[in-house]
Amino acid sequence: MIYSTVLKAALLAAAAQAAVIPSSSPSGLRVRQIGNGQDVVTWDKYSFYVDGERVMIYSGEVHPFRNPVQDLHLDILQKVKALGFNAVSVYIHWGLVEYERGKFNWDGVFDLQPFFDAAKAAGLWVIVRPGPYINGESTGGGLPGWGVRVEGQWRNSNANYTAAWEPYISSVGKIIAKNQITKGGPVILTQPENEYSAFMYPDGSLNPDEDLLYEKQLLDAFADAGIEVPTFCNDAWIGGHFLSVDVYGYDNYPAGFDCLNPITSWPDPPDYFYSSHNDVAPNTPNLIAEFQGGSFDSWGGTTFEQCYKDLGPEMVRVYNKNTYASATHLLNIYMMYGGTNWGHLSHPGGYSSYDYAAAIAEDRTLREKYYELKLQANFLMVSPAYLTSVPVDVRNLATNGSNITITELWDEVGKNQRFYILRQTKVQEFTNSKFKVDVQTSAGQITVPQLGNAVYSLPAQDSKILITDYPAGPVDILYSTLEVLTWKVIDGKTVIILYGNTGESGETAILTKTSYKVDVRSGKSSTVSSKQTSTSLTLQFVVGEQTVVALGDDILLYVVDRVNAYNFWVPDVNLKKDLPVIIKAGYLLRTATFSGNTLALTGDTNGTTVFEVIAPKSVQAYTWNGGSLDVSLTRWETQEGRYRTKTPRVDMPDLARVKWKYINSLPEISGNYDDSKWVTADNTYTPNPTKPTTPVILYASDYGFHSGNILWRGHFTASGGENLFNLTIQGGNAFGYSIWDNDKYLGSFAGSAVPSADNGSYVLTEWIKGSSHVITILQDHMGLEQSWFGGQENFKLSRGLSDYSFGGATPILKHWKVTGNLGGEKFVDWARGGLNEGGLFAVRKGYHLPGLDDSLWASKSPLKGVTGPGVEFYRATFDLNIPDGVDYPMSVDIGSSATLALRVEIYVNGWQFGKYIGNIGPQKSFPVPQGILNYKGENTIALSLWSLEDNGAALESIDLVLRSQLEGGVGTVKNSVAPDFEERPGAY
Ligand code: IPT
Repeated sequence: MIYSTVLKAALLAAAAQAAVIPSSSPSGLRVRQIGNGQDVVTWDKYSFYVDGERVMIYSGEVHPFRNPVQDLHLDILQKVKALGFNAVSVYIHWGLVEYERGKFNWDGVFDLQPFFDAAKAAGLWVIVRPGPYINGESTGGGLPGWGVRVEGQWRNSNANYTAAWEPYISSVGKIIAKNQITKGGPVILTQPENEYSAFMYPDGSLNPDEDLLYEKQLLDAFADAGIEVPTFCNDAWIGGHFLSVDVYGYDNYPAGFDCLNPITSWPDPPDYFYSSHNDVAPNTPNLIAEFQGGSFDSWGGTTFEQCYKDLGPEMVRVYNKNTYASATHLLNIYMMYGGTNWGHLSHPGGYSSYDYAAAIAEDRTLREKYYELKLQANFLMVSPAYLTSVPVDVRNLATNGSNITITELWDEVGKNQRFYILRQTKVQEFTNSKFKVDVQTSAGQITVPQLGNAVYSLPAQDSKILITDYPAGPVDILYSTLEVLTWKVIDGKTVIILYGNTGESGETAILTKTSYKVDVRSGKSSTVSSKQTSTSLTLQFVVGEQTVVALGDDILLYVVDRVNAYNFWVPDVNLKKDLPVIIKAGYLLRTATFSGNTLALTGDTNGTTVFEVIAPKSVQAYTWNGGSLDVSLTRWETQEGRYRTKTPRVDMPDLARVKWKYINSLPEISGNYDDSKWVTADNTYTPNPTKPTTPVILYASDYGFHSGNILWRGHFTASGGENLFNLTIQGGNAFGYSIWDNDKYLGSFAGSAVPSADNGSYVLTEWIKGSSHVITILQDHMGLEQSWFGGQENFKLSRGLSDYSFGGATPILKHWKVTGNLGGEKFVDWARGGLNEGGLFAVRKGYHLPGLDDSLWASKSPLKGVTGPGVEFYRATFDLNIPDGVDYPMSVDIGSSATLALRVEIYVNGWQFGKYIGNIGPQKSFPVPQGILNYKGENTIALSLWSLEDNGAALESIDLVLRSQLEGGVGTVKNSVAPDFEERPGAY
């Protein structure tokens, strides 16, 4: 909610001051550019080339750091590949891998190599976006916590900042460099920085100038690290920033971020992108580095299920097709798979889930949007003329429904083909428009559909691509109002798969001199009509489930409705395009491998799945996930089989009934608590641009604490008569805090979605002259802010106290103490990373880790909960025994009354996998992947329950939920290796 408002405001402000687009564009047409000494990835004004082949790059954004199970990368990447996409794009989070300045953590779950290897194994190229700044709704926007102590502006050429980022770019750059395509790896492109589009002066006012020196420093550093593949930028709008990269690119989120008002909040799709791109970068391909694939959501937000109502398959139909109308030849969908903000990865405007309402859900299941994307990507991948086509005309057509906008693309190089992209002119139209449309063809202008009384039909929130003079191998399609899913020439026969909406009529004309018998082999023949002339055959269909028409031995035409179209898969057999096969399968087809005469297929199913395999005769046997697949010949000479999914029942533990143990996790408020081992907060200077009024600096990051819960303890000697404690404290959106005077509870600020700071006043009693008092404050740290503007220091916004005072009298300050996670930047748990832990007693001690002997702890369930204000820590163990060969994603679901101020951090086998705030929400279901959950043996779940209620707080429910049951899966998923509990020396 709040984050999108901020972003919108930032965008508007920036757009108002947008840098003037340079009138002179970069000189010279860079045809088949040989850049930076390599000639593997090149480009001209239309598209990229890889190894000399002109390619559409269709990519999905995936963040490796949001998935700490290395074996699951392949699952996601195979799913991206199965879409017909050929690339993934990744961010890398600097703050996570250089938690302590100068010390890089590229080990275990932070190792990038398994991701690169998985991409290669899946057959995908990788686009790497390492920052230094990434945004991405991540803590600090990728900037490291220690960075708040580095004086001056960030994201420009400030020398302090340069010294901070150079080691990181050098370190990550070398990892990227060795994975480049020029070295046999999958990396084809890199992006320095992120949306380097709007800039600030130190005082926070807008600076109209970008920092060209910084851009040069970054490009030099990339090159110094050995990066030779082309660089590109992602301007936040087409504003002509960062033009010194090899290929200019921009971002676009056309549907906006208004999940509350699905579809009715959509703006009309823009039609100026191609010309704007051309004004800025006429000699490079039209590249959209981030294109809306869903939405973020924030504390107190709507939930991602609600966002999906806004940003589902309709959005892909309307807006993605509109980017094709702009001749977009590199398109990256942000996000394709969002993943999880485990271990305090989120910025304050987000919660644990980064599902993003993406095509692949957080629990790795596929949404309908996925299948819609697959239809479109497959079409583009078999339509090479699209890559040299540009919009030549945009016109409006008045129909008997609403107005239609038609963009005509013309293949400037082949000079034959046209693509017409049709959409409702007003996206808010809710009528199904019926009309006839004029198209240009090699046979002259034709008004289609031609036969009978048929009309073209364009429902609301749909968009269609009409083709003319389209070669499907040897078959010349004169035009088609049905959309092409794919085509292949298989054993000399051209198979063409066309699709439309159920019940509408579609027309496809083929240029041919042969007089074919229109032989309807499947579906009702009454739904097919045709007209043959001496030069063409025009076929008209009423779209049903599946109609198959044979035209002699030359052509096999499938006409299917959208839902059936979803089931078609076009795998790269043996990761090559050498063996043309098209396969109708169910939920997911992952891979196809041909050896001997057997085509081995792998994938996932739910329910009974009908297979249809269209393959060369050389394929004589089929296997599905290693088992044989019985097939029989169809009347149109393809192979058909049926597969009944086996999803064994499994015993799920009942978390409401397991044996829970607990301890108090707030010993700090007991009379004789000794905090001598804590860090003394005695700095009197902060490099932070926001200077506090406190006698010593009480900013957590100044002492190395950047995540989870933070505890402050102020030791005072009363002057006598102190009756009020006032403070200004900041923690980020949705934060809260509780405060005690010795063991006396003073109160809590329960927080709500928006406030990131609070001014509080608490009544003090019994401050007798000379008496000792400790003010203990437990506060939530919601993550570091992002710094979206270049030069901005927003991420330095403090977590802690910027002001405090006493009423009645002023006591003598002895000292302040602070703690967050044990060790701060010199954190203990190298395997799970510096951000995973917070500052609660039980977590400092490592009690969230598996293997602790908690037999001496008392028994109590989190459903009983805490009796007053305070924090308790709960542990339980349970077993899982999930068989191989299935994918059973799970989540920990918790519930409590929506008015109850209760904060819970969930640890599964030591990994922080959820942060729940009862009174703010919205997240109640926390997906935990296999590999974090041990699917074959013991698991430890630990919860911190922080009650900000006078009368205590408890969970109403806690369940381990089986979210879906699929047969198949990616194969062996090893548990992420991380240490068990060990006594922590010096832990307090
Ligand atoms: C764009 C960012 O580049 C990306 O990191 C992410 O934050 C995304 O937004 C929203 O999820 S910024 C653009 C929306 C102004």
